[in-house]
Amino acid sequence: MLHIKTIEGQLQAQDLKITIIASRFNDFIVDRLIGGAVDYLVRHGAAREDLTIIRVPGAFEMPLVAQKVARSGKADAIVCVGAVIRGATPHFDFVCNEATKGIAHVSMETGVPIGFGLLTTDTLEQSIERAGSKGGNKGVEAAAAALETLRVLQQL
Ligand code: INI
Repeated sequence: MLHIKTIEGQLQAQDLKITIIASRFNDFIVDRLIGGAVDYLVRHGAAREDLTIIRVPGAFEMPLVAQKVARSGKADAIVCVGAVIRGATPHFDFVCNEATKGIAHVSMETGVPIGFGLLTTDTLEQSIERAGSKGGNKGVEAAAAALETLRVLQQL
């Protein structure tokens, strides 16, 4: 908009330390999300040696690990990637809710931006679609969101 001060994040990842927290559960999907996130960050200037990947058992464990990383001051931004697939169990709702709430809480509490790349789908096919096929790649989206948010925060 003309004449209105606008703050936007530049998508430059040079000199940033970024930690990707990834679940082992459904790892053949999650590996695609990690690949998407890494590829995005490197193409936007991140050095591979400034990226760290931490594997956790499942989505439920992500918030606690994200909290420790965020509090350590060792990451400018965090990207969480995982896949929770409904199947026939109510476990799905508990895992999704706790992971989602927990990740949001950690980001708010610490001020460290966290890209939310957790797929929550009814079927395996829907997860595959969002892990590098016709529905895009949620790992790329989460990395982009973390980077953009960090660059906005740095200007406020
Ligand atoms: N964890 C996931 O990341 N994805 C899933 O689909 C999933 N399902 O379906 O159960 C899942 N469960 C494990 C959970 O995140 C914890 O690791 C486990 O309960 C141990 O605390």
